[in-house]
Amino acid sequence: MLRIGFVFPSSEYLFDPFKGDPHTHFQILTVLENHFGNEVELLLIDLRGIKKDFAIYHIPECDIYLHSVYTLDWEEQISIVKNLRDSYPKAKHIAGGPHATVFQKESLEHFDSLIIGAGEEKIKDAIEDYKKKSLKKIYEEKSVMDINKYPFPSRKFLPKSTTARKGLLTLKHKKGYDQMLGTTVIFSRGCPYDCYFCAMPQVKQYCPGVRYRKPELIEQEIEYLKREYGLQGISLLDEIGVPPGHEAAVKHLEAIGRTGIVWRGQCRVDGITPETAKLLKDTGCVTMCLGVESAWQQSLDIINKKINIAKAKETIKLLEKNGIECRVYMIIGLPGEPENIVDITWDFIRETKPASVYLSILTVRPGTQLFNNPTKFGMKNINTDWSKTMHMYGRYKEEIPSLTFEYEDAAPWGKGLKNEQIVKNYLELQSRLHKAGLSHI
Ligand code: B12
Repeated sequence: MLRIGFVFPSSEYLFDPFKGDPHTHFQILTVLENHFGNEVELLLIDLRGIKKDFAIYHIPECDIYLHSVYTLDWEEQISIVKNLRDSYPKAKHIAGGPHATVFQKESLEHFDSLIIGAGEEKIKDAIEDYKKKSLKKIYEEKSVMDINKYPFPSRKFLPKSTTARKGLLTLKHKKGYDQMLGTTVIFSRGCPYDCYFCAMPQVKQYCPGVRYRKPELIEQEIEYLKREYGLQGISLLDEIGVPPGHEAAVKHLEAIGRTGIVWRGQCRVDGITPETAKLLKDTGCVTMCLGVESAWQQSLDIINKKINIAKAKETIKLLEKNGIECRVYMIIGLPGEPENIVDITWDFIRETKPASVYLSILTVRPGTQLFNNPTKFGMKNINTDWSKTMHMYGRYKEEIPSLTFEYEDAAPWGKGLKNEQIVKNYLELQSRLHKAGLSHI
């Protein structure tokens, strides 16, 4: 029997690697199980929390290893491949994911084969070719796949304890939610926007637009999670948690609502109307996270966010008015920021009163417009040591973040801020958030 292992890396840079779930892995393994049945043995090799040096002892021998390559995991993933080649030289390594899509040539120096674009059909082709000893270097999915053609991803590849866990639904103003058993889910693919700091646009040329699972499939998946795992809550990882367009939004939200589950999600600030805010509440939504990014309009315009500050303020207030806790995602260090960005941001937060603020410092990742055209954004000296592009303020008390780029003194919008100033701004805001009890939960 053919043994296929999908490896999930240690994610040791994350504060809690078990906050998320390996959705790509569940999806691909479920597709393979449905297609190949008893012909294959399928493993999800979960290395989360395991020290990199000892990872090799946790990986059983397989005929084929699968890897979904993320930029921050790149070094670890290629080192795993190297070690596995020493131990099991006959095994083949097939990779997909954002980093492999952007750096195809470099990836092929380490992996035998790449899946570019949606993987559901191409992985079946690759396994068939492997059986015929004719594995190709690249499998590229050019057509837009229909996510409703496939069954919902099965969780049976990991122990129950990793799926059903506490702490995902915690609320600031209401007790008891931290004790609810929850998991993360994803009901959509893609994003129709083109924000210049986001890695998706280059990847999504293979899967344009945003597509959602049908309401009845969403309902089935939630019922399965409740039945098999005793789940009381879910955290939606979809980037646009509320489908654009009123009719689609209503059908989607009502399907979630029919299951009686408690949930949290994330959305753009222009994705919520007074009607949808009410519907969110009625269908069990307790927290909505909004990608506000900046309180400075010029920065939002430069990064092509296509939202305005007035709308951001309106949506935060609307959610809180409907009894939905609002978490705001913001970034410090964006192009176009003025010297007094700390006060501007603080005024925004004080006026809108979100339940919490998740503040990041800007990182430049491959596949983004910032990375491809730094001069257009007044940027220089972009560091491609990807291991430096992870900041998790609060992970270590004494962590002082650093930036992996610099702004030109004379940037297109005026004076570019110095790195020391940006870090100082970031730390000052984090300190104010902390004192005001607004740091993320
Ligand atoms: C859900 C999600 C997560 C989940 C699950 C991730 C996972 N590995 O399964 C969690 C919460 C764990 C997560 C964590 C992180 N994420 Co994330 N995440 C996403 C998100 C929103 C959806 C990905 C997803 O699961 N989609 C559903 C699955 C089924 O589809 P898919 O992943 O696109 O995979 C399909 C194809 O791409 C292909 N495919 C991909 N890989 C492979 C591999 C093989 C072998 C095959 C056959 C096919 C294949 O087949 C799949 C089916 O069609 C994306 C943005 C997006 N919209 O894609 C960001 C995204 C992938 N994440 C990103 C980042 C940066 C992170 C973190 C580093 C965040 C952080 N700072 O903490 C961590 C990394 C942790 C880790 N080690 O994985 C970046 C990646 C950028 C990059 N260059 O690497 C993205 C693109 C967001 C962004 N806009 O910048 N993430």
